[in-house]
Amino acid sequence: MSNEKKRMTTASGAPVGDNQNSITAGNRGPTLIQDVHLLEKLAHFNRERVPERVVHAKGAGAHGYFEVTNDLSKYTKADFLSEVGKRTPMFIRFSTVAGELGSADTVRDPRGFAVKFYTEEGNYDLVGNNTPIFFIRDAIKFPDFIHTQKRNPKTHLKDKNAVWDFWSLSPESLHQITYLHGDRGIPATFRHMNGYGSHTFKWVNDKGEAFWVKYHFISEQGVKGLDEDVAGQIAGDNPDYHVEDLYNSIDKGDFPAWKLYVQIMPYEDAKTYRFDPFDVTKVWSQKDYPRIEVGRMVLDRNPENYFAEVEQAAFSPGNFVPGIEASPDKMLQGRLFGYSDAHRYRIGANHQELPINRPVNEVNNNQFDGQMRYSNGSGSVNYEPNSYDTEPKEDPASKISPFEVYGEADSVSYDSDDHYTQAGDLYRLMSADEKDRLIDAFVGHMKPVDKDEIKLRQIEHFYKADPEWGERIAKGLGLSVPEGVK
Ligand code: HDE
Repeated sequence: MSNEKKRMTTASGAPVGDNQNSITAGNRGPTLIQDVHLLEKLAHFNRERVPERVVHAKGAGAHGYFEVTNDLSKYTKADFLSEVGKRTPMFIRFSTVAGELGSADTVRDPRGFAVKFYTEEGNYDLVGNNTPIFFIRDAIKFPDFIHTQKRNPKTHLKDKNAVWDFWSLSPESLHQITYLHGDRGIPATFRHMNGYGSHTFKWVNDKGEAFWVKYHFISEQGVKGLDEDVAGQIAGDNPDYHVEDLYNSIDKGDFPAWKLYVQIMPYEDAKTYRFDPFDVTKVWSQKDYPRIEVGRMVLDRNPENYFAEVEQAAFSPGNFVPGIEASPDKMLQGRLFGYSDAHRYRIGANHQELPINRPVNEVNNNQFDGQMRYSNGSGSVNYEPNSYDTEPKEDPASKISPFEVYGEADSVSYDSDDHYTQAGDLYRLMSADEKDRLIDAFVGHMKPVDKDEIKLRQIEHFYKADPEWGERIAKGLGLSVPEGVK
């Protein structure tokens, strides 16, 4: 192995003679425009940043593998789940939601839990969070919701009034905000939290029979949270606490792992289940549909380069594989557009050619050109039908499973408006200590809201979920439960 150092070059490969001094006219003369190495170096420096993700900007990623431990082929024909022992390489990105790229890790916020399985039938992306539910249940409200989580357009400060105004006017958020203000709201590390697909998805077996599923990644490290004051301290001392913990844990061979389970609902049950099973603000009772083991995910390799592998990772809930399909969940449906559109804006039309996003199987289609196109197909026929009998040809066996639709096209809201039963159940499941911490967290976060009208509206939601809960929050805020509510 020659111990000669690699020659430095320009981006076009020309060797660089001097990387310390600009070329000037004489020792006190102006810098010469012919110093193309200087020009290129400064110009590239100005273009190092791509737009950060509009949500989930701060995160960390790791490579690993998924191994099947239970044969569920009677429910899905998905190749990567087809036999016990089968291993599929995967990449995961954990993230916070509301903060910018440089924000602190240990904040009260859901965590992204985005998994890309590099299967032999294309990438399957399961882009979930560390909570099984979400704040809203129609994609059309997402930009509004996120605007309240980000900075006030006038003050450029986080705005508790906006946060609680939106939540108190969106009662469907009660279940998720209870989860968020509970002990799982600030994970101790990315390793000590579960992951969920959140939505209902559809599995289809090789006979074309369909089933509804919900995914649960259960941490083998256990689930641990941080107390709010400890978390605040850490946020000041080390804003990258979770990123550092994940990197160091894998670096020293302490590989974090999760067991993947699914709940499976027979296709016909969806029509009669006691609430809309596609409503992502609700969980399915595990008494009705117990968790069934699928496999195990192990993270055993750190990224070689953060920008190339983590910043440029592009996940989409629309990246399905045969045997796994969408459900009519309105949030999921909106996400099927949102993600790839975000990637085309953020990292370009050909982002799936980047190594971190490229499938392991061959890509064959007539998509051509576009910025940063790397492999531009071959041959002169890039259309079909054509009379040259060219490849690639579609594969009818990979069509989605047909399903009936009914009713009129309209802007339709979900039928069930019970936002209180599951939130109240979650509250009543908590121990006395957990309830105390929950009440403290809610009171602490609501206190700065300057409109009593907002606080009283939110107290009404707590009260409807559980009268004791509503009374305790009202007392903590120095208010009373509105008369008409009791
Ligand atoms: Fe996201 N979400 N989201 N989201 N989301 C993005 O994709 C969006 C939702 C989630 O590590 C964006 O590349 C819409 C639910 C994760 O790269 C964007 C809606 C859940 C990540 C986007 C939702 C998630 C994102 C931001 C409402 C859990 C990080 C830039 C319909 C089930 C993925 C980007 C990564 C990122 C859109 C709601 C999880 C803007 C339209 C619900 C884990 O495309």
